[in-house]
Amino acid sequence: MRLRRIELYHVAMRLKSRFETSFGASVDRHGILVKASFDGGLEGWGEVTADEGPWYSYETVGTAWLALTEYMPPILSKAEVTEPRSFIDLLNRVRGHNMAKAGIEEAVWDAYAKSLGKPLYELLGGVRDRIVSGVSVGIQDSVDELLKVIGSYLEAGYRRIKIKIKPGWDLAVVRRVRREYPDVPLQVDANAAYSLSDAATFREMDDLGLLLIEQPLDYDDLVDHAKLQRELRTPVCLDESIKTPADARRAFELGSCRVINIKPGRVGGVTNSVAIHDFCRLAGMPVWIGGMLETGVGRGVQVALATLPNVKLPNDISASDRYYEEDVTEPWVLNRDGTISVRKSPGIGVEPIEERLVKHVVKHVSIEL
Ligand code: OSB
Ligand code: MG
Repeated sequence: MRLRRIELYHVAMRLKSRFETSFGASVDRHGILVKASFDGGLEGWGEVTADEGPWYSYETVGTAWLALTEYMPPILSKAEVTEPRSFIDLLNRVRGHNMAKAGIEEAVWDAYAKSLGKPLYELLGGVRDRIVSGVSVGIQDSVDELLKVIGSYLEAGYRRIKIKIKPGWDLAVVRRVRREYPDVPLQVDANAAYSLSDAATFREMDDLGLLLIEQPLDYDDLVDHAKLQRELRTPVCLDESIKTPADARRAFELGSCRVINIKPGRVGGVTNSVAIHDFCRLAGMPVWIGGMLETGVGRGVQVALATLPNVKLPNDISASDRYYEEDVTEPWVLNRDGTISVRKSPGIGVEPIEERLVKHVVKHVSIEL
């Protein structure tokens, strides 16, 4: 397979409801959809999950656009892809910029799977054909509002609730939710809003029967997380701190966490996600697949990864209608048992529908390689 052209679509998708975390609130989800075209008409799609500003990570739509238009084309020029597993090695001449890399790497995996006529999850060695769907609930204006929102997601069938926390919206809020829903699988995500001096808050959360506490401390820290994890029975789960397979190994060796949230965008795509999954499997550390409010394209990659055997916890992979009035692909839907079914068609199983895509495109470029 010889790579001939990449096309970038900067999209802005209006979210059904404002999504607020400790680092800010989003009304529109920005991102870049990447289309890779090969000799013979073969095409694949991927998604860059960078947002408009450098709040979750340093990458933005702007930095990814620059990396993908200026620095990657010379590297990719007429690249011969025989096996997508080694494609990331080519891209790694660029340091960092994992979300930009993931966009093109996912597109290569999608095209490769299509060339074999196989669904991506099958190529990766997936062991299930439906994945457990959880929902990540943003910070709300009041606890009553939060309880109402959670109630409606449970009604819809979601099997696990994640509550975003920040200083001032934490212990009391989680206690209220726990009192209202004593048996619901529940976890919290701080998006790096605390420091070790807040350890007492987490010691108190230790009694609330949470599945895990996600990224409580600084976004690239491993050492303080290890200190906190030693004080808690509840597993610490790292998100922002794990950007590479090497980070996963370091976190395991230091005891920084007992669970890892794998986001394909954050770690540079499919191959690195599988590498982290495989390392954690050998280390005896469960993983789950996280999300960045992806469109149907990125969600196709998440679903495929969530079929891997060491994905032992519910995922931040919700149905299309949790995020958007209309997705850019055929929608991913929630089954009545709170799962999402894989698609058995080749590749990631979906692709943008032209009439839908054009409604959300802010900027488009086509680069001949
Ligand atoms: O920290 O997991 C996070 C969304 C944007 C940025 C960071 C995070 C999130 C989520 C949403 O929690 C998960 C989803 O896609 O449903
Ligand atoms: Mg997170």
